[in-house]
Amino acid sequence: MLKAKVLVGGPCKTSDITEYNQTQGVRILEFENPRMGCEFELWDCGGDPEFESYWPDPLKGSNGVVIIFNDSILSHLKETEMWYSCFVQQQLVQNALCLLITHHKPGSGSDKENPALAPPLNRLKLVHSNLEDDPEEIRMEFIKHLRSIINTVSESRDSEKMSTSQMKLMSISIITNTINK
Ligand SMILES: Nc1nc2c(ncn2[C@@H]2O[C@H](COP(=O)(O)OP(=O)(O)OP(=O)(O)O)[C@@H](O)[C@H]2O)c(=O)[nH]1
Ligand SMILES: [Mg+2]
Repeated sequence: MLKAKVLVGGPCKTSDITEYNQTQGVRILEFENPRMGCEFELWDCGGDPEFESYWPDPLKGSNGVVIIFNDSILSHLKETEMWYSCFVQQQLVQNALCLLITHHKPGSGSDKENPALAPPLNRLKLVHSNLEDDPEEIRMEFIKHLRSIINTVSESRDSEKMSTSQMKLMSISIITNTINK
């Protein structure tokens, strides 16, 4: 079965709700999607800067990224650039495999204007989440994102297999040539 590791990050207290339940360090959520034939590991990284020292190892080997922020909190726009740099650029994750979610506090209405992010973040896929009013849209977008991650994992596995079989063929032909000399 295919496996994918997805990093989830972003500034702390994104939801801006009163029952704030802080993620301590890194929380790993594992689940299977039999339809996609894949196992996922979501690595939810706590946004408090005190956890930054935990990051170097957990960030390695990820196949995709989700960055969640709240565009009504002004500092989040700048902080999101830092998350993008650490989780995407430094880990050499393709931009297409990073999803930005701008979270809306329950009851804050459905203002879907896009936040003023600096390039290259303004070219990334961005979706609005409003869990109380419209959970379906974010569910669909999240599944779409998991699908593109797993397609990339599957393609790179296929090309690895291809190059291994090409190597085997080359070795066989070298051996045969040597024997025939
Ligand atoms: N009911 C409801 N709960 C939410 C919503 N968004 C977040 N929560 C809950 O609120 C808690 C805190 O989440 P956030 O405020 O997003 O915290 P965070 O950004 O993950 O902050 P760190 O864990 O410190 O990185 C979590 O336990 C969520 O389950 C929402 O829209 N509705
Ligand atoms: Mg959290």
